[in-house]
Amino acid sequence: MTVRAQPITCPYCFTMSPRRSVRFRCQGGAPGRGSGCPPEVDTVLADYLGSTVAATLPPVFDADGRRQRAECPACRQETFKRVCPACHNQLPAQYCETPGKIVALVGAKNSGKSTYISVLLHELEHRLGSELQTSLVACDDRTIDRYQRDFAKPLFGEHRLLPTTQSAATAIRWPMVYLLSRTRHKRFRRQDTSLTLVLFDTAGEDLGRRDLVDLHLRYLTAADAIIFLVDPLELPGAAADTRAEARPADEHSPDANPLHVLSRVTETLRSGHELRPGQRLKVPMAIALTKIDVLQPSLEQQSPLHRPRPRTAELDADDREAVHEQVRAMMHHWHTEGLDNYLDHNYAEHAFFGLSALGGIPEGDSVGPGGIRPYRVEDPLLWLLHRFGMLEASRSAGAGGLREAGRGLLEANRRNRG
Ligand SMILES: Nc1nc2c(ncn2[C@@H]2O[C@H](COP(=O)(O)OP(=O)(O)OP(=O)(O)O)[C@@H](O)[C@H]2O)c(=O)[nH]1
Ligand SMILES: [Mg+2]
Ligand SMILES: [Zn+2]
Ligand SMILES: [Zn+2]
Repeated sequence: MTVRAQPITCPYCFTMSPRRSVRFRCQGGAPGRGSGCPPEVDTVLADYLGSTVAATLPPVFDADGRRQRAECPACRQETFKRVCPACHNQLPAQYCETPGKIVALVGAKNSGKSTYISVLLHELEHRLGSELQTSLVACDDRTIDRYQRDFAKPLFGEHRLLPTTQSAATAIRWPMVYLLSRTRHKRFRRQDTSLTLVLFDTAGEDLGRRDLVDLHLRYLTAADAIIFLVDPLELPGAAADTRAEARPADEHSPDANPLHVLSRVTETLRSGHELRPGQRLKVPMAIALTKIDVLQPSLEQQSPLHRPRPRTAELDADDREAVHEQVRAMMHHWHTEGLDNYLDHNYAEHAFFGLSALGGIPEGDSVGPGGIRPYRVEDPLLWLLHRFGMLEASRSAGAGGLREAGRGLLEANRRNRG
């Protein structure tokens, strides 16, 4: 099916619409461009923005949304601005031309979502781009502004930890929209693939708010993949394996409980996809333990979570299995194997990851003295790119031993408990 025949999901309000019903916004008047339609209050956009000031723009009109341009019926000027029929936000041109994949990033409060997004985007832009031959381009100005102001400047510029993400009830949560392109050279052929990546940084506690259920329902239901972040410090059984200085001083709040949040997400997805009991969700689910740095001292020396990901520009299937088994073994060891069963029961496909965005324990409000040393942050994305057909998988000789190590650990845990 060509892109134009597929419905389009708005990356701002997550409403799905047929492409032909995408609308256009008049370019308006400007020096050298003649007199276009004057700005007026767009009540649909004002509703989304919660303000009429930013929503005072030239009018929106109907035309064939499968095309890249249309003529304004009122002023006869040509316009390239396409807007979502439901919320009237402008749809980035690249977003309309390439198949989009919405990756939903969720997790309980304080699980490390904002830090993870910042570091992942930074890595994609700097280190991973050259290895994977990908390029990452922000699709709209808001994404560029937000990345710079809210993520890159404090974290990479000033080495300060990020503030708690504000609830969507008090601030609009702009999703970050990126175009990820990949060029592959196969013998004498050059092959370009691209996808748009929509990342929506939720405030952990919002997932439990009744007034915001609608937005999250649309967001989660529209997702082509989910990355669910779990803070191991919030798993009761894991406490003994974590570095004491990393443990939270205050009481665990219910908003921070990963198992509660996972069940809320799952229930939301099940109702959004109208699943019957016994049916499993088809959306690939990546479950990643964040802050793995706090656990590394307790892991055996040969654990795959002490090794860097093999940099082969492909998905290393042996390494992938080794990490999955390692995390699964840890869950069993912590008596959270119920989580694995729950995932098996509800998702057709899930995979475990272990990563650290910062690479070390922060000190006060700052990144630790070693600086930001990302560890395996790209792993979930590589798995998803492989699932989306954008990245090959290979078996690395020698990593078989790693897989055995993971299994060995699992066996040892079974024996210990049995
Ligand atoms: N040790 C360690 N701590 C981390 C890491 N990433 C984040 N943290 C800690 O976790 C805290 C929360 O991280 P955030 O990224 O703000 O978490 P969040 O999920 O966005 O939180 P909310 O916006 O409040 O829902 C940070 O302030 C750090 O103290 C990591 O890689 N290692
Ligand atoms: Mg946050
Ligand atoms: Zn006009
Ligand atoms: Zn919309």
